[in-house]
Amino acid sequence: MNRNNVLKILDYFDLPGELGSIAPFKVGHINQTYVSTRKVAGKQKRFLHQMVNRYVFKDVPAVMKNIEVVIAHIKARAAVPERETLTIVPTKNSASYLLTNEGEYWRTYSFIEDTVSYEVCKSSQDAYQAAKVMGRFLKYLSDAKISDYVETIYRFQSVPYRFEELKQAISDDCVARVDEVSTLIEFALAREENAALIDQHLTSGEIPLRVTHSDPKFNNILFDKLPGEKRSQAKSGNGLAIVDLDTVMPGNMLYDFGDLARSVVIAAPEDETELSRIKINLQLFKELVDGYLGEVGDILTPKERQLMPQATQLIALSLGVRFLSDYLNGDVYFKVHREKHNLDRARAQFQIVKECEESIGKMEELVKGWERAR
Ligand code: ADP
Ligand code: GN1
Ligand code: MG
Repeated sequence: MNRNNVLKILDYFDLPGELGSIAPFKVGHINQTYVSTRKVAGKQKRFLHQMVNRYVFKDVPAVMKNIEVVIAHIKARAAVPERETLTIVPTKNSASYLLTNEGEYWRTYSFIEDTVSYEVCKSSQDAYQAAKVMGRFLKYLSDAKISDYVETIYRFQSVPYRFEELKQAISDDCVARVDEVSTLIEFALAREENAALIDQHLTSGEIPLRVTHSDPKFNNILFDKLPGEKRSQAKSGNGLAIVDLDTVMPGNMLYDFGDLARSVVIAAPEDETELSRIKINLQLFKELVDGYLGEVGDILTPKERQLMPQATQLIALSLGVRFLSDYLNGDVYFKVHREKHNLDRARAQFQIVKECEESIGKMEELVKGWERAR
């Protein structure tokens, strides 16, 4: 999409002040994002403009409805509503999104200023704060009505379903990549019997269905930016908000914990190719347990608390399976930035699985430690 086309889109939104600059914002695997600056009452303000991925989200109006509902819910409970969650800038017709003649959906959010987000977690404090932000978000949602939210991606959190998708991709083999990745396929399929762990407890009622974020990886968490902050000093402010609300829907809280944990505990990029650098940092896992349970420890059932370490392993497995399936399907779902990118991502997730398999006892001890100390 060229600059002029994006400028035309911006015209439909009820934006204050005068446009300064506009540029692509290259974070995230799904949507196409641009950031603009505007001069409002003599001050620079930023806005985020996103073209929502129609391949991934088949019903964008339902996604936007979920987002409107969740934002209203959080704002009614937050101490600082304009900083603790997203704020939608409506169109000039007062809608939360624009549908273009080409069938594309666009939306605009205010940029939450004086914040930072990171791809990799480098400090105990950041891990603790990230888990606290996520826990607080889920605590706010603990009185949400499930029926107010739509499941916008079919069986999004279901690990057995991700295996079904993988098997379909293997049988289609539409870009003839199955032979090349047979070792990874074997790795995944050898672990399929564990895939139903969360789903079976949902069915039995031991794990309740709740309204969840479903994508709380580390880079979707914003931290307060300290004045003069230098990242090299690993010094961040408090965790502030969780963004990327596209996948807020009925789900389970173990998925959210597992997704945050798998993205934090290795302190390495999601597409790390040097597998020996992917090691579980148990101190970071402890910070996550403390930060998360400090907020939602009393809301979770004993089964949910008990399964937090296994959920970390399972969500890494599930995401590895998704990256692998996408590689087999010809890289149609996640944005890729180099050849075999999805394959590198799948290998990295499977390495996390191996690491969890070795450390699961210690991870469980850390959760038990929290239980004993409460
Ligand atoms: P995608 O769905 O493609 O992942 P996101 O909505 O997550 O896109 O946006 C990409 C990144 O931009 C996020 O990971 C976050 O770091 C940052 N971000 C998103 N929304 C805001 C916002 N309102 N204010 C500041 N930063 C934001
Ligand atoms: C995608 O949008 P983004 O990059 O935050 C994906 C998540 C994955 C994540 C892996 C809608 O999230 O499910 O866990 O990539 N989002 C969707 O990095 O599929
Ligand atoms: Mg994101």
